[in-house]
Amino acid sequence: MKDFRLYAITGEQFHPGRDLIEVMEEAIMGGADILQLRDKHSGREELLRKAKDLRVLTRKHGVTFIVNDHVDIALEAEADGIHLGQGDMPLTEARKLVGGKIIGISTHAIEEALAAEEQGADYIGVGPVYPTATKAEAAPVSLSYVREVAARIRIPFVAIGGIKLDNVDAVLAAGTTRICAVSEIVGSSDVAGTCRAFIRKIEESRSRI
Ligand code: 3NM
Repeated sequence: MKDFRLYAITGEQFHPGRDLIEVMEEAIMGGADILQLRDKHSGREELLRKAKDLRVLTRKHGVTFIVNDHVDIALEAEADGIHLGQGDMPLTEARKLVGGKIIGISTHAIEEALAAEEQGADYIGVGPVYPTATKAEAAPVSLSYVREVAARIRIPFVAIGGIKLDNVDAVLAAGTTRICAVSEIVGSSDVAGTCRAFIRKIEESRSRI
């Protein structure tokens, strides 16, 4: 898959009254280079409409587009890939359905990361690094898990969970070169500016490697 630096995930609860596409376009303008539609509330029809709208937007800007959970929506909206949690469809089954599309897997322990790599995931999520209300049910994994993945995993990985501009330096120092955030990006009063600030920090950290 095309490499990425800043992964922005939708979270409409964080921008009440603001249009989804407008907010995500601002994220792209600020440098987000991969977008994920994550929506646990909408029905199928609404989800498909959002996916198709985000596909138009991301195609216009040459940005990778991923759909969370719903393989059928990802296929119908011509997304670049899907993102699956540990409790979702097994990777090997998803691979049969999506062929060469990107498959991302959330991981919370090194055994899960190694298994995802072994089974052919294109990238993994590593988190939640910090406690987060966005996925309150998930226990934080801490920076030591990021360090372990950086040392042992060869496929691309992205750190996620409670990452803010004021704690991202520590996450980058733990060895990730990619950052994913929901609330800090889409809940910002300056979405593009927040993304630019993330990108600056990611680039600074990459230049030290
Ligand atoms: N997945 P925020 S943490 C969607 O660890 C998601 O797999 C996680 O939201 C994981 O940036 C998370 O607002 C929530 O903390 C990230």
